[in-house]
Amino acid sequence: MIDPDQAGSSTYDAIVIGAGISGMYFIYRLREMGLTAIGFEAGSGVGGTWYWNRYPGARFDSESYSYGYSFSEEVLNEWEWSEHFASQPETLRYLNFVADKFDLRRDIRFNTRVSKAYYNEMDGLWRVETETGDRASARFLLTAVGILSEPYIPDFPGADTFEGKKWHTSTWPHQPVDLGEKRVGIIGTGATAVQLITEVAKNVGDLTVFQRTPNYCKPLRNSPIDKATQAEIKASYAEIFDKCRRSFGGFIHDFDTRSALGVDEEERLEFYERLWNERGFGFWLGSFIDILSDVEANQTVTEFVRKKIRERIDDPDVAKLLVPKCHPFGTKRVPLESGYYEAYNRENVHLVDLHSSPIQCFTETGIKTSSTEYEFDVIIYATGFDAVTGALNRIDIRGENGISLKEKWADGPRTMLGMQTVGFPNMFITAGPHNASSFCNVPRCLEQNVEWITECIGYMRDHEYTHIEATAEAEGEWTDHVLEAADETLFPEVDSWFMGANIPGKKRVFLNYVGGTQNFREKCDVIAADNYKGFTFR
Ligand code: NA7
Repeated sequence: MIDPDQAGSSTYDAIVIGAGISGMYFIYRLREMGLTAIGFEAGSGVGGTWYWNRYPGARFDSESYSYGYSFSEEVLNEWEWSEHFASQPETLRYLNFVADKFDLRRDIRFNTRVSKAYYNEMDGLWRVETETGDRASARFLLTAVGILSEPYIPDFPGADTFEGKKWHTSTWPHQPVDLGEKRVGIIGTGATAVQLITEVAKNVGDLTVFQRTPNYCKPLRNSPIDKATQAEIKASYAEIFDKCRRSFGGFIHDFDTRSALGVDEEERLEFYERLWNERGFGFWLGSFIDILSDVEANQTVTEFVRKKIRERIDDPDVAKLLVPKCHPFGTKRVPLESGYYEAYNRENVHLVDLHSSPIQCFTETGIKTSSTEYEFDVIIYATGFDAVTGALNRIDIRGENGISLKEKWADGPRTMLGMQTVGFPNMFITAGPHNASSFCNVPRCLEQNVEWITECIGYMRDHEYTHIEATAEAEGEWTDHVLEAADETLFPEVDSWFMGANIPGKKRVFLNYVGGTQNFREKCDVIAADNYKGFTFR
């Protein structure tokens, strides 16, 4: 390991990019190991996703008690979640509580966005530069930049001419925003918009939603956690996390091993009805095992949800627009909602179908579609993210011989376990492509990522290795495995951020890992136990 005194004050064992859930945990683990680390964070505080996404209605879709860090008994004992699905302000308070508890901020530089990271073969160190002119070097480059952290704003003609206010949901202003008397336009109807629209509709002058593709939304069924339940949760954290560890998606829900077609209709509908009435994602990730892989099995659940949606909307024409027709249930991220459909029953909420009348341009006063001109005080982009690879590509990352990560991945990512890529020695990626964390109750997988990576660094220290790199063969095998696992499902048939298909010009290829988080963990463990088979050390 590098002696910082010998190599200069800005040289560390590790540089961590990002101070969200994985970045914070990296800082904690590296410090515990006696290593030096510096974190660079673009925001002015910790929290990552929960720091940036301050829009009204932002909250967990994971059960709160399955979402927090599991590594510290003290944190588990001291923190109390107030609701089954905590809101963004509460989650940000939680992450600040963890940062305070372990005094993490002293190793993080805030308001500091990394612009460049390049590997120097001469000394085997990574050098990092920030937009604010900081420089640092380290043996290990640990990226913790998030899955959904690079906002996507479509290039609408005339956007700059609009004289009102406009922003993306992930850069919601830090000061309170009063929309009570305002005419507001929201573009997008993904998981973010579903939460936002429900809240904004309650207190807005007039709201117009521009929808391209409707989604299948499932009721969240949130409620406060009462005292008795709180005590039960605290007493059963070990079981909760064990359940998550053994499940497909890192949730407390897991698939039923029966086929949807293996039971009669009455039993199937009863099962769907029960899951529908339960909290959270059980209806999606606790359903029959084949709803995401077999078209016929999927049709049974798709029809069930369509009926549920229709029932809640007063105007049949609006209902027609809000019921998805073109993709099977569950093949895009399922938004969880708390009154979303009823928002459209309000007189001051209007839905515009962009398929029949696409947006032509922004004007000084609003938005012009092919059929109508709308006037707004505020326009909100709920248009999603350049997911999984976007935040990495924003940084000019260069490995051996100056090879650029963005260029290497132009035809789709190639990785080993989603945590390393050939040509970029000593660089580890959390929440990257091909990593279980991209289709997971995220912190469950991020903890696994951080623990696996730091244990690998510990292994290198014990063996006096200074250089680790995945082999081309292992990278090829893992990449093939990721794509084969996706091909066994219906996901690749649908355009979504899972496929990179939401970004014009982005290679359409599956970015996540849907082989199951429990399988991912097992594969990582087997590789580590086999002296990190698939990696070379020097
Ligand atoms: P999503 O799920 O990518 O949704 C983005 C929404 O924006 C979606 O409805 C898009 O319609 C719409 N969109 C994107 N570009 C355009 C243009 N050019 N015109 C009109 N509408 C557009 O992002 P979210 O932020 O909601 O959710 C991301 C993740 O965050 C989510 O999966 C959770 O994990 C949390 P489209 O469907 O592409 O037709």
